Amino acid sequence: MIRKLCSGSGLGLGSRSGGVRLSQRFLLLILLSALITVCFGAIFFLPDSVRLRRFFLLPTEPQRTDIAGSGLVPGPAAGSPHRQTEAHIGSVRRGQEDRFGKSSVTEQMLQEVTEGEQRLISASESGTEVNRAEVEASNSRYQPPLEARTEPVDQDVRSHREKVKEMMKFAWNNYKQYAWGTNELKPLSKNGHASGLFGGLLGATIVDSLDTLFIMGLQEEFREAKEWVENNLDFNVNGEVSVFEVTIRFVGGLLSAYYLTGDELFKMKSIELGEKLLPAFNTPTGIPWALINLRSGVGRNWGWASGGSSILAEFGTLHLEFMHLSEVSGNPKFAEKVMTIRKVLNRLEKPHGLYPNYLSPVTGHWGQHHVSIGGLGDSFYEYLIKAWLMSDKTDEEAKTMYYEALQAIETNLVRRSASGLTYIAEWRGGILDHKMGHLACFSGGMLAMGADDAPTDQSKHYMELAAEITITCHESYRRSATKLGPEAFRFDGGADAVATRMNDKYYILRPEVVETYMHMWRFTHDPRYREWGWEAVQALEQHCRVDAGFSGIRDVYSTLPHHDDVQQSFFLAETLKYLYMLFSEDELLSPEHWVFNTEAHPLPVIRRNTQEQVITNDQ
Ligand code: DMJ
Repeated sequence: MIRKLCSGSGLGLGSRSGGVRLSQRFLLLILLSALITVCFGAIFFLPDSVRLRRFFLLPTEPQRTDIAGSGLVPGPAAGSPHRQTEAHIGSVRRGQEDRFGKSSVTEQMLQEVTEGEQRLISASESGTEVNRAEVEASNSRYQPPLEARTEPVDQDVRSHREKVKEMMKFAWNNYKQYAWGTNELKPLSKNGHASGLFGGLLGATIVDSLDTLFIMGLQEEFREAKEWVENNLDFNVNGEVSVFEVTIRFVGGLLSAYYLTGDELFKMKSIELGEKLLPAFNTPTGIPWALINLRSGVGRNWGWASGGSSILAEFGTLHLEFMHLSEVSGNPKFAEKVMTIRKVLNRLEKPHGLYPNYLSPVTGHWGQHHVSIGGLGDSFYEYLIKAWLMSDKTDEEAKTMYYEALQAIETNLVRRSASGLTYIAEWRGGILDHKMGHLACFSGGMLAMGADDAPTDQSKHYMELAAEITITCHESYRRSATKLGPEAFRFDGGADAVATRMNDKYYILRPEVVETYMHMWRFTHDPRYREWGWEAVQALEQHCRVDAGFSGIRDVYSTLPHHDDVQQSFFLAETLKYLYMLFSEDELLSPEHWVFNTEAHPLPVIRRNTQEQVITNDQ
């Protein structure tokens, strides 16, 4: 533009120069030089001069701005290519701040961002194409915020956190010594435990523990785990796996490890496994089978499930992981699968607004009308509110479904015991079963998490309900001899938050109660939640710690040792991670930036403009 303007004036001057006097010529010359000065001034001295300089002096080669997979926010597609580069650079920084919080951007991380940016600028200025891989590699070296590893200020809290870390080391070392490469440790038999959930898949404890090790700063242990994943984690197995369990533990564990470390190995592995799970969705409705043979791709449902149904808590708990699989792979097919599930559920008529736990993947009709916020239903509700949060509060459909479901649950299932304890009963075709499972205790944390965005005037109410549920779950622990809670506790026949049947009395190192303590602590800073968490640590130490690891117990009402001889992988993935977080500063994996999958694997919030990118790919 400037050249055109200047040369245009020059031509005009030349054509008329013969007919003008010397003084006029002189005047024109002065005018011309003034114009040139203004032109150059515009280029070099105006505030936006860098952009202008690029615009005029650089070739307009298109640049790829998305950095999907690095977990950072891609730059906007609109505008000139160089504007995209600018936007990208800005978004690298914003993404970095978004992921870890402004205050947590350390000098070292900033240095790394700057190196990445610098490379983009030089590539742009030299007119060469940006080496995307190189930039990604630079971006992916980000570490979680160092604040996450700073010691809590309070001495007691610090020592509690240290204790939890020591428990993790103990659980890990024993697994390593006696059960390395198998799914779980049998801490009394001192060998490996083969769970039926994973078919021939191996290493559940290793994959489930990756992020906990990393977060706790157990670097050597993390390195061993990573090495095993690299050399031994094999998905080409001829065995039937639970689609749900493999998704939440393996896919979730790998995705978290990727997002925390930026290590491509974990990303590739998660995508590879995601691909292997896809045949499970080949049903007439798109509601996946519960089980899939990873080699043959043949799926089926559990024999015990009503009318060949799939289970709500299983097919309804894939959303977060599959959305992230699309995010890291850039391939929308994973997201499409879970959006189909959403569509089917949305279309269905719900009895009293409730979601039964059984749904046929063939007919698309509900099976038995059993409704529960505990086993078989639990994490479906959890994933609705988390889908809303993980989508940067854009998934309005999930939000609506969550609050509508919650309202139906409150009306039909939430009750108060004679002594005033609030509980969430189960519903069998309209008849209430006045029991609450340990699994249902996650709901205290879920209610707190969803309170902020609740429809009109409900926020305070949901926080109160969350606190009441937490008290009830704590009571189920407090009323036992071991101070650990039973698998299910009742509120009928004179029972009040205690198990009355022998096969409800066991505790298998489950996390839900301490998970809720952790969330409640973070939302309220009421010290009792840390106190209750510490009670749980002491009880675990006293009743579950054995020579070679931690074991579940068969009767929480008896202090005589009766161990079940299994160190569940979720003890390392969830129970110990949530306890560690309970005694950490709030900055560690803050809810503003991270959402936990149902196995406590942190996944980052997908920022709005990143989602646009995925939608673009979809079209
Ligand atoms: C975990 O695998 C997950 O939390 C799941 O949602 C429910 N069961 C266990 C822990 O109890």
